[in-house]
Amino acid sequence: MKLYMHAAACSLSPHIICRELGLDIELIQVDRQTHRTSTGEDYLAINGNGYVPALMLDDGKVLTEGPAIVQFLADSVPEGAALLPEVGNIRRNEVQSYLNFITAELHKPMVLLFNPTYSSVHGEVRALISKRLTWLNGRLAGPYLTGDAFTVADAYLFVCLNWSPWTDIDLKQWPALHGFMALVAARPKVREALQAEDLEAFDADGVYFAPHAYLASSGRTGEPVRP
Ligand SMILES: N[C@@H](CCC(=O)N[C@@H](CS)C(=O)NCC(=O)O)C(=O)O
Repeated sequence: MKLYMHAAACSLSPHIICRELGLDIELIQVDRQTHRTSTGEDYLAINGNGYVPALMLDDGKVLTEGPAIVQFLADSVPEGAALLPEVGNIRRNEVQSYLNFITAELHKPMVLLFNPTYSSVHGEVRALISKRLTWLNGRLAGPYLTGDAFTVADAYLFVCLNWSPWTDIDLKQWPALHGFMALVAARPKVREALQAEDLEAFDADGVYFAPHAYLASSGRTGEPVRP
């Protein structure tokens, strides 16, 4: 299988799930500007929307949309039931409910904060995200979203909340969420994925991660802290 990705983007969520499940994937980088892939393909022919992630199966079929991809991956092997319970178990629907919440209420608004086109409404968007994070912080079952088990929704939440320092959101004001980030960042397979995407920690805490080019352009100096 091939996973089309950008370093530290939402494609990190299916990347983490592949590693948690021990699935063999080839990571293919997509250039945001040209939409060419690191293997020389036209990414728009793979996903006409131009965004990542896309998963190409060995038979050439392509699946897009992060929440659908992680469910497909978990359902593809028996061990996946640990990350996404089987049909008929209401815990599966709880995980799906969180996937939908993250994609609609956190991922998309956070993406707007990266886009200068929307800078006139960034204050309002940040206020909306804060409201959602306050709700989530109070609801987190702990240590993970739905309780003791790490699920596909936890990987997705980790990836979106990892953009907090990039978007001037201080997650430490929501201690349960900051604690969640530290817990997920310490998982061996998550660290493997962060290393494979060549990310560095924002600071010595080692809880939030970004590509070197981003950290350098935002004025950070000093020795890189690797995952
Ligand atoms: N609805 C899509 C959204 C994916 C998305 O927003 N991808 C971003 C990275 S996090 C991207 O590739 N942006 C570049 C672009 O839109 O060209 C999903 O959930 O998979």
